[in-house]
Amino acid sequence: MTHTEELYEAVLSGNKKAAEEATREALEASVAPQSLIDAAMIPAMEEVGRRFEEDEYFVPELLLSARAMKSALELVNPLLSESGASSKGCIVIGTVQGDLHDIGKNLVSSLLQGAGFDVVDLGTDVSPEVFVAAVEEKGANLVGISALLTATMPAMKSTIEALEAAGLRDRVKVLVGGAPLSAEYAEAIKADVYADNATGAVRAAQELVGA
Ligand code: B1M
Repeated sequence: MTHTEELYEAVLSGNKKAAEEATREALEASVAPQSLIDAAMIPAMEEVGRRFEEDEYFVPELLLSARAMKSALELVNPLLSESGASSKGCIVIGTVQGDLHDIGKNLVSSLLQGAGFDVVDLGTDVSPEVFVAAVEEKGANLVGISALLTATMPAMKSTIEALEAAGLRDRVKVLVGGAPLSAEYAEAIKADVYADNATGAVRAAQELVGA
């Protein structure tokens, strides 16, 4: 098995130690960090999601796989965000209220940092008020909102409305993403742009600030 295949299996089976080991060995063998994410971690989490839908996996398995992926990502993240680029702007990013999924959002944060943005990551379950306060405090010019549940997508709209109500909407561009979203939904809630993956998010952010 290649290191990439070992990492895929480790994330799928929720084996944190094996995931860390496979990641370390892959990096030592000069496997590109981004390819570990694209060819092992994301496909493994997709398979985890499929098994969950088919009632082959349950919440404990989701948690174990998420923990294994997070540990592997922690080893890869510093390499993704290594960059000497000067700041392209400040982005306040978070997962919407009611939603605890943060693996994709963390990936987006790391790549944005790597691309030279100042990233203020508010974590998960972030209320509209907390987004507004952070934009005001940090003087951000971008807001990134992530949602993984259809049930929490409406909280994206509430967040954008709260930015409007606080008189900040003209000052910030809003980037949204997350598996259940679509470009149509983003347009309907008056976001500026939708990205369906982390590299797309960086491209979109760069376009929004004219970089
Ligand atoms: Co949950 N979960 N989960 N989960 N989970 C999903 C999302 C689900 C699709 C699984 C399924 O049924 N197939 C389903 C949602 C169904 C729906 O609403 N349509 C689901 C469910 C139902 C739930 C619970 C309700 C389960 C329960 O308790 N009964 C519960 C909800 C808890 C809550 O949030 N309130 C729950 C809980 C959890 C765990 C805590 C166990 C864990 C999360 C751990 C964590 O994140 N720290 C978890 C996990 C791991 C998943 C799956 C398996 C994997 C998600 C993931 O990390 N993917 C997921 C199934 C799936 O997606 N296949 C599932 C890997 C990640 C790299 O991809 O997050 O899509 P993703 O991010 C991508 C893009 O979407 C995009 O870029 C990223 C990189 O390419 N992107 C952005 C994301 N954010 C972006 C922001 C941007 C731009 C792009 O700009 C700002």
